[in-house]
Amino acid sequence: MEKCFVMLKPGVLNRRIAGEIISRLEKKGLRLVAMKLMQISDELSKQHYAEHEGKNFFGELTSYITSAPVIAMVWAGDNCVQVVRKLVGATKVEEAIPGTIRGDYCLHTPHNIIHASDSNLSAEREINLFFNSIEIFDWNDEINSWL
Ligand code: FUP
Repeated sequence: MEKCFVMLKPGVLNRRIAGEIISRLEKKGLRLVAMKLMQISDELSKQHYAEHEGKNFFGELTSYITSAPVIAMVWAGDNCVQVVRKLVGATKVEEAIPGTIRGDYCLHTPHNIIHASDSNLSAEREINLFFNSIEIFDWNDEINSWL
């Protein structure tokens, strides 16, 4: 079963909307297999967004995600990466369709409230950056047969 790394960025705790966002992923039927509240270090922020190093928004992006605690999660399910990306919506907030998380909760692209892996390869890399294998709980239940 596919896994996807998801991070609720700073601001989510301030706005008291963590439950709403997590609920959207749960209601889709995805399985939450890892979750922690954490403060990202400068080093981890640069590793996580390494592909954007040198771009004009890199500094703002890394200082934003290190500015307050984030909620890091791993979700699992069939085609999990694609399904989560659809729920998250487009990167640019003006292109994010209402009904998607970014379409409903963000007004500024550099401060969009959620990150989700964009491929299975990134998911594997990001999950390994943020979690040890003992922090991931691959539980299963009968609900899979209904979804
Ligand atoms: P995504 O995978 O949708 O998060 O998109 P990217 O990896 O391209 O972008 C990572 C983060 O950089 C986004 F969440 C917001 C920020 N960003 C900008 O601020 N400006 C841009 O033009 C593109 C991305």
